[in-house]
Amino acid sequence: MSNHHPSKAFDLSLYLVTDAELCAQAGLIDTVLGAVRGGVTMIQLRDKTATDTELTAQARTLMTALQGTGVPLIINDRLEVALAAKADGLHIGQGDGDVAEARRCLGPRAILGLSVENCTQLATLDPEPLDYLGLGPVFATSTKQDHAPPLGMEGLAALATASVLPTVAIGGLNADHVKAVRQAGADGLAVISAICGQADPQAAATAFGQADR
Ligand code: 3NM
Repeated sequence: MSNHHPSKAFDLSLYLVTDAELCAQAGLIDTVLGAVRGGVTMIQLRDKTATDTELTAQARTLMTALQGTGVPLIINDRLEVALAAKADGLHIGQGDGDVAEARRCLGPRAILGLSVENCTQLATLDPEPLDYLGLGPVFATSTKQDHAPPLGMEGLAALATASVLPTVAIGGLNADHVKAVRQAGADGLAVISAICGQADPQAAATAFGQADR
């Protein structure tokens, strides 16, 4: 079961998750557009403290900015924001909400992702409403507070190979990890600090593509 919705195209290779603080200096839009020029294939708008109204405004601006790039915009956690901004998809964490309910609200064409931190979560989830899984954290990271225990590359490999859905690895990853993550069986890398807050987000993103060769 590689894809429930064959018409839905998305590429998990290099998945940028945004962080309001780390993007503040260069600006959210400039950071995202630089990263897209550098080869990022997916964007997730993530801000745990913004209001729904603030996040919806940012999402609308990003949807417009990303038009024509082919890079989808995924909203972290806020179903109402994803709906209001007509974003391309939603990513939810463990305990963030009901996957089946999210799918019902978003419709079949939206991209729907879920975070998975361990084998038990993987074994008990229903893949049917989902398009992909985020697996992490691979390494300890200061970017997310109170994250689950790190999986390491071996833990990542165990989850990635057991998953019936495409997977993207997250947590403490940079361009040096591209090969190992691929070898572990994940379809891509999701990053915050390796791109957001870097002096040149485009160059930072480009480094991942070069590491792939
Ligand atoms: N989710 P960085 S780890 C947003 O394990 C997020 O689900 C994680 O940031 C998870 O690339 C994480 O700077 C932070 O380590 C990723």
